[in-house]
Amino acid sequence: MTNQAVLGVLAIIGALAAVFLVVFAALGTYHAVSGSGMRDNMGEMIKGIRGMTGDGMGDMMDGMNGMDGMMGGGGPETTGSASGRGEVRIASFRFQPTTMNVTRGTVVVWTNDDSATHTATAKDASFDTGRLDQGKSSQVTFDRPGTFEYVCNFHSRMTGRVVVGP
Ligand SMILES: [Cu+2]
Repeated sequence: MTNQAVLGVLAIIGALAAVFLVVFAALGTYHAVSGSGMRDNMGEMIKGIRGMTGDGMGDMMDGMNGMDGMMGGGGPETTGSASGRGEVRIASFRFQPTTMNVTRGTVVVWTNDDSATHTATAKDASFDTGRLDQGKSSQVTFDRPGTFEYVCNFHSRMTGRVVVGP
């Protein structure tokens, strides 16, 4: 190679390097400017994913409730009454009786006959049996008059109520 050729090659390399520098600088500026935009987009995307997940969960819960239906949930509501001591059996994903009328001071015992774990949890948080595995019982004393709606923490369609007389 002649010296001139070498100089020529160096000049081309120099020019390319200059072009790279300009492009890099431009990219750097672009990223700096678009950084917040990117974050917003990410935020939107995450919101979108959350929305999708929410819907997905909703669908899943519907599916679960459908399963409850197959397993006997959503059957006819039943009513019972007791004084002193009353018993609610949990069977086939239902509280039986669904409505329990009791006199003040009555102890209500929930017993889970299902293989699935259930709870009887007051919607107003006034009582909670906690987790009831198969065969387990838990009792609550009702001293206060009123209607106490409750639900199973694991199966939102499982609902019942205790009505305490005056
Ligand atoms: Cu349950």
